[in-house]
Amino acid sequence: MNFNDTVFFTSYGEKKQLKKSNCKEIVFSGRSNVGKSSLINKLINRKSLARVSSKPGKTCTINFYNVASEDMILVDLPGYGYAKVPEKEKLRWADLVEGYFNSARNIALVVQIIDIRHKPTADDINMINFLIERKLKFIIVLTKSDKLNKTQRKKCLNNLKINFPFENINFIIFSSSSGEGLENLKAAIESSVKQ
Ligand SMILES: Nc1nc2c(ncn2[C@@H]2O[C@H](COP(=O)(O)OP(=O)(O)O)[C@@H](O)[C@H]2O)c(=O)[nH]1
Ligand SMILES: [Mg+2]
Repeated sequence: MNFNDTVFFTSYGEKKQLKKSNCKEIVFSGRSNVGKSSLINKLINRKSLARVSSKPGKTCTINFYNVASEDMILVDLPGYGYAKVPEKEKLRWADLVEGYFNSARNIALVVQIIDIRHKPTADDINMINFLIERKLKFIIVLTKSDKLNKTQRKKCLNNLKINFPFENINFIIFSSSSGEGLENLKAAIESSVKQ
C-alpha cells in the first residue's frame, strides 16, 4: 500500500461543514500532544503535511488527507483531554467529533493512539468504549516507544496491561522517531481497507 502520494484535502471546524462520503476512511484519534500528527507524517513519509505542535491543545479541526492512489482518506481528529482548553472549546470538540461519527461514513479503521509511557486516561477509556459501542474496527497504537529503554518499556507495558480494562486488544508499539511499528501499522490499515 502506497501512502506517498497523500495530499491535504480539507479541514473542518464545525459539524455542519461535514459532507457525506463513501470513500474508505482511516481515523486517527488520541489525546492532545500524544503524537498523532507525527504518526500521520511518518505513515505518509512526509516531514510536515500534518502539523506537529509543540503546544498541546492547538488543533481543533478535523483534517482530511487524501491518499490518492488508494482512494482512501486519512482523518486526523482533534486531540482531546487538554485541561487548559476553555469549556466552550471542549463542547465544540465533542460536537464536532460526535458529528463526524454520526454522519454517514465509511470508516474502515480507527487508529487509537496512546503514549506508551502513560496509563490510559479517563478520556482514552471513554473513547475506546465509544468505539466498542459503535462496533467500529479499531487498533491501539502505543507511540513514543523511542523514549524508553528496555527495562522501562517492559515496566510500562506491564502497567498498561494492568490498567487497560479491555480484553483481547492487540497493541502496536510505535515510534515516529525511530520508525518502530511502521510496517505493522501499514499492514493493519491495509488489511482493514481490503475487507
Ligand atoms: N520522541 C518522540 N517524540 C514524539 C513522537 N511523536 C511525537 N513526538 C513529539 O510530541 C509532540 C507532539 O506531537 P504531535 O504529533 O504534534 O502530537 P498531536 O498533538 O497528537 O498531533 C511533538 O513535540 C513531537 O515532536 C515519537 O514517536 N517520539
Ligand atoms: Mg496534531
